[in-house]
Amino acid sequence: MLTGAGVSAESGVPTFRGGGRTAVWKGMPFEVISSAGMVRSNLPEVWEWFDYRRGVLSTCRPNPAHETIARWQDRFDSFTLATQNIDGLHAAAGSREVLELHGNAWRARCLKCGGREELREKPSDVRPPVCVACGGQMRPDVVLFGEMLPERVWISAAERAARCDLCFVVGTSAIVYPAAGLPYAAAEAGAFLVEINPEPTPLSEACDATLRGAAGEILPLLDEEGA
Ligand code: BV8
Ligand code: ZN
Repeated sequence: MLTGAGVSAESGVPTFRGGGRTAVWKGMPFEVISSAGMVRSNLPEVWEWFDYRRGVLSTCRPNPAHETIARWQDRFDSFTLATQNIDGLHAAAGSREVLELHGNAWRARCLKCGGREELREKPSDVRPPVCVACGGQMRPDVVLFGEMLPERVWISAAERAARCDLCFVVGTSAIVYPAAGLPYAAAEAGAFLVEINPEPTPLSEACDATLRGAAGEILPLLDEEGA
């Protein structure tokens, strides 16, 4: 299963490309503020943006889509969840070993030594935060535009896509690569491809089934069907 921002929409997490409009922060499209270049040119601004987003996330709880997905990990002989989301809501719903392709907004990473720290346990008054191990500056531990995905996470996701026989793609606009390539890899390996999304996406035509609607409504319905 590959998920995107749409799976958290019903929890109150804003999507990035909702209603055909791209999210903007202080006049900057999020592909500019959430970019590798911005970490180099204005790290404090990047922190302000992520502090704001974590403030929104702190009020959000998992919805029936996250809960159904968490149940499915024990329902199949083998089940892999890869998400583009950085909100931690899959884990909060009980999903284990989530492949977080784009990192996690609740973690910081040291620019100097690569050490990671939980932001929930770190004072929020120092920006950028200072690494406890080496004193270096820290950045949000998320994958920004123009950055590579975490290697081991990506390799696991690509390997599992290549030997998957049923692939659900839920709540993603399927335009951000390389994550958007995973369903095509699964299809190439012979997987049955199911998309759950209220809107069509560039992936829709390649799907064997498209279920048009909200993830928080459709996933629990599928759960009942198969019960
Ligand atoms: C890389 C974390 C190599 C940070 C994010 C031109 C062509 C092809 C590729 C590129 C190109 N130019 C640049 C690229 C590469 C670029 C890319 O793909 N760009 C796209 C936009 C063209 N990719 C990268 O840069 C990646 N790295 O390629 O590395 C490299 C390295 C160095 C130099 C060169 C190359 C890294 C990408 C990671 C970006 N990080 N997030 C942050 O959050 O600030 S991206 C961001 O988009 C999100 O975080 C999310 O992870 C990702 C995908 O978004 P979606 O989850 O799909 O969300 P979206 O809002 O788009 O859609 C929501 C969907 O939900 C909609 O379809 C909607 O209908 C649906 N929905 C709504 N409500 C519901 C619902 N569905 C179900 N139920 C509902 N209730
Ligand atoms: Zn450090």
